Amino acid sequence: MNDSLILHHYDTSPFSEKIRVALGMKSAAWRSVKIPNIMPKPDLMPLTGGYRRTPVAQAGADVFCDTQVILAEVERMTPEPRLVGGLDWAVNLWADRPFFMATVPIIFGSLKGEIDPAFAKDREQLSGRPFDPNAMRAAVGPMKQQWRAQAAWLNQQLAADGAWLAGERPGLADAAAYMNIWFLERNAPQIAAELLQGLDAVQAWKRRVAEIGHGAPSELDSTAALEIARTAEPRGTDTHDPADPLGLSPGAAAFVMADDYGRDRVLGRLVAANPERVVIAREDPAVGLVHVHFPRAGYIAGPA
Ligand SMILES: N[C@@H](CCC(=O)N[C@@H](CS)C(=O)NCC(=O)O)C(=O)O
Repeated sequence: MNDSLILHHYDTSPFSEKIRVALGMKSAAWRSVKIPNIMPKPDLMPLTGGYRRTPVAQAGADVFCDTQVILAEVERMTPEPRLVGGLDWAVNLWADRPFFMATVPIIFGSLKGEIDPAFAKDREQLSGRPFDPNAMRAAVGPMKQQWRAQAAWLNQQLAADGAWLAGERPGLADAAAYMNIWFLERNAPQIAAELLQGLDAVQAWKRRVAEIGHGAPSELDSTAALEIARTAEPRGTDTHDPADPLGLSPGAAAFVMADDYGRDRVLGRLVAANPERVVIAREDPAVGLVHVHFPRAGYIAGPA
């Protein structure tokens, strides 16, 4: 139990739902730390060194930023049942980017009433663009077309080939695609119903995914999570690939940042870079030495 994964998340976060569902597929026990949905996040920053997106996962003094590397870690910690095969990582990136980028404007463009100004200001800082309700309203129509086209891909596969998107068991592709349907349904149920009309295989599948549940979470206080990091040593088991195009050796000063939004630079010393992840070491008085893991696809790393 003490080495179970700690997930820093909040209930309404779709990327967190992807991880919660993946943990459900593993029937995993995990620890749940609730974090704010806007900055400041004072008990998260000591762990990540500035990465602010949701969710973040933690195992002792190892910190995992972005669902891509969190999922790789979930698969490593609990290998059975296997969730990842074939082109699942590519499907995951599609669900995170084009499918998610169609979902978000539909939701925010169709919300009735005032959006909390603090939330709007935070999302401006996150995206680097004005949070413009008029522009979002104008995007709803075109984005609905994009959304339904992509949902129909899921329907085609499910109608042709069975219960799950990739193989005979639920896996990463299901969790990744589902997050967008879950997010739209929670926030714009009428639009979700309209856009899923006639996509019967998706309708049945999303109920099957929901039934999987979230595994066995237990609540953990954010200060207890910091203490767990402080009293643990980073595991240091990730291998460095000398052929990595980053071209830095372990020990070199490095930065890592997302290439889309939430582009805060995290600084540290390179521990390992390989096709799956880049790991940097950093220190903070609240947690001591931690290793912070990021995916490669969708992230930029370089010399600091
Ligand atoms: N590529 C990231 C995207 C994560 C993301 O966009 N998360 C949203 C919430 S679901 C976020 O960070 N929102 C701002 C916040 O929570 O502060 C991942 O896969 O983890």
